[in-house]
Amino acid sequence: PVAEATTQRCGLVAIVGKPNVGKSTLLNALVGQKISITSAKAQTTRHRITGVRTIGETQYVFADTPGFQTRHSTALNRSLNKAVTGAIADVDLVLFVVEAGNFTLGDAKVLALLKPDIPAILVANKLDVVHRRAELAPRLRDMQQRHPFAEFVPMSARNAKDVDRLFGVCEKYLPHQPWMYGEDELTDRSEKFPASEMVREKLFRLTGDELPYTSAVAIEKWEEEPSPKFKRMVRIAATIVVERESHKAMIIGEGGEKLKRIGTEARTELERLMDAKVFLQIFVKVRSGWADDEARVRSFGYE
Ligand code: GDP
Ligand code: K
Ligand code: MG
Repeated sequence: PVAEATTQRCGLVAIVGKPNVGKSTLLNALVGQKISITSAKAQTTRHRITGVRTIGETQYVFADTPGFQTRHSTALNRSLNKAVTGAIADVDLVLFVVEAGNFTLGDAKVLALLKPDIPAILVANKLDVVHRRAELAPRLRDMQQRHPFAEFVPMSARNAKDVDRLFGVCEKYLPHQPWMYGEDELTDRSEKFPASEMVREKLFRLTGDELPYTSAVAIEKWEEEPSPKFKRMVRIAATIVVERESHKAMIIGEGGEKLKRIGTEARTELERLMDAKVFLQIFVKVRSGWADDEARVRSFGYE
């Protein structure tokens, strides 16, 4: 049979850039739901996360990526970087995100990974905190010299109008082909994934800079139970794994206060996301050296 011509468009759009430029915030804004966790700390995003949005005939499949790590070569960092290079290799379009007011060597290093034959849009994010816009132009020229960007979009991921405009900019780069996901599907991840991610987000947000990024969250138990009172009821047990006893103490906090708060905030947000009653138990375990142990890194779901 002859392939039918389709009016549908569908394409993969990778969101890349150095840590903390706002990639995950942008993905969530584009999808219209919190798919990817965010915080002011580097290494918040540890997986390639897919977010889907269908508008009219066009389906945008966005891949959020970890920020490219250039400092230490641990098993965890190698896995994070593989997620970035893998995401860039096979897409229709790249959104290369930088902070509008602040280009650095870190941006240049990620820039060097871009393939010349895949169109890339330079997204200058956090425009809301740029005070001297005149200083933008020379920096942008420098970026343009380093890579032939197809377009340049100054914006703020916190501004809904800017986010809407970005769809129009991206659309023409997506090929005519049938959709890969249903019209209302938002992600390819199971519900268990946001559960562990939500705990990690609260952990990152509620602990100070003293807590190193080498902490991970595993879901040990996930039981859905029938309930006469709630539409859905789920019991979840999660374990936070850290490298040292001192880190464990930091997470638990005085009289268990910190851990309690992490649990309450994660549970509240999960209940909203899952539209269910959630019972969340969190344990903290010490496993020294996990971030440099290939097998253990894999066991937390990092490829
Ligand atoms: P990622 O590491 O690139 O994924 O960055 P995140 O999405 O986790 O964001 C890092 C920090 O920047 C968070 O505190 C966000 O709230 C903040 N952020 C993201 N986008 C914007 C923006 O457009 N304007 C401002 N002012 N802050 C932003
Ligand atoms: K971050
Ligand atoms: Mg992120």
